[in-house]
Amino acid sequence: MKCRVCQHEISPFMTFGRMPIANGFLTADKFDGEYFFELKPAFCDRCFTFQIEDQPEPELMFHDQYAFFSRTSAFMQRHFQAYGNWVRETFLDDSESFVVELGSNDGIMLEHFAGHGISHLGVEPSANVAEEARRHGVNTMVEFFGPQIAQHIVAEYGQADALMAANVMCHIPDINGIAQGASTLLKPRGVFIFEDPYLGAMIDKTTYDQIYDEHVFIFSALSVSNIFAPHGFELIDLLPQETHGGSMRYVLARTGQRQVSANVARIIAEEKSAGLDQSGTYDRFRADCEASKTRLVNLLRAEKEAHRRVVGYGATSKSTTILNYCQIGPDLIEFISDTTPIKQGKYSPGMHIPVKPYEAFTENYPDTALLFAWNHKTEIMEKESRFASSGGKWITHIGTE
Ligand code: DWN
Ligand code: ZN
Repeated sequence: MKCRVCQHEISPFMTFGRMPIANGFLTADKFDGEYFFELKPAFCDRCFTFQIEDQPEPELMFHDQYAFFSRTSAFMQRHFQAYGNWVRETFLDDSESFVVELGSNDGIMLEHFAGHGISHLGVEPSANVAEEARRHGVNTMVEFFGPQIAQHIVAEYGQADALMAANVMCHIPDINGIAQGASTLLKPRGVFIFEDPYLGAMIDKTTYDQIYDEHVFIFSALSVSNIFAPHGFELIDLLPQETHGGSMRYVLARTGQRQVSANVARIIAEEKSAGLDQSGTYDRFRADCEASKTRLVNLLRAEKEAHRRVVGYGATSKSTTILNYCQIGPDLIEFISDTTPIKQGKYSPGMHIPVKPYEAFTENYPDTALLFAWNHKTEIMEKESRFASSGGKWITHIGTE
């Protein structure tokens, strides 16, 4: 295969096996025609970009029945309010500013610009979540962003002061098209700010469930810097985030236009000492994934032998990788509870574990809950203190021993 960024010849360093669409929760009558592909991560030793080889067509993943709504987490609502306020206070000088967000989902961030009367536009390919954004007063266009859409936006609204994204850039295979679009869209001193799950955190904790169809890339500062340099952008700041189990916020500007924070050189040096630019690191990661799989399957088998009921908590996209890679089905996990109505009453992709409403968990506590939404741990532990105090046990897939 060719690297999606620099066209260098690369090959996958492992396979997670046959995978369905991560957010493809389905009814039993759809089991027969379920779509599968092989999930194989690869690392480019020229531009240092971590990526997956095959990715399903975007229309199979993002459509008018897209199952993930950002508003499902109270913590994330606060996070996006703070993100929006920070962009406004740091980079927007006046009330004439114009901001654009890629993959604006249900408007969770842009509503904080709309609320301040700032001219804004969300570009969101999934019609159902875009509709929800409009209900929150957020101006939204149902499109996949790219160079042509950037031209349309400039013709209609003028150039933007800030282009933002959160948990979106890692979903877009044509990243060079996005960089080109950003160059068209932004004013000379405009900034491109995005955050995504961070490669350093994933390697460190073996949280391989960040890898699934939608996540075509897992970025590092090293890769982001290499991806954007040919398009005339440089990193001017890097801000680590706690969200999604360890994310990074990347701030880019046209080369030479803005002052570069000391964070950039410091974090790039840390990445080099963690070996994020070395192929050997990914061979070790593969061994860690295998150890993590053995650990989890043994843990669940032991629960079953002890006749203990196990349920999953949070039907995350990430859980699709865990369940299919480890081949864990309804024999080991009774059901998965989730607060998202569109997932309830359906089955998990591939392994077909029933997804039930939240109340199925609270009304009949299991002995053990496997926390698939581990990235929301703080919020969930606060809410579920009664489960642990009544003897319930929490487990996660994280750990290799
Ligand atoms: O990158 C992506 C991130 C931002 O969101 C997308 N590709 C898709 C999605 O990934 P995910 O599904 O792994 O995201 P979350 O935020 O880990 O999903 C949490 C799930 O758990 C949701 O379905 C809602 C549910 N939930 C719950 O049932 N009770 C969440 C919380 C906080 C709860 O208390
Ligand atoms: Zn490359």
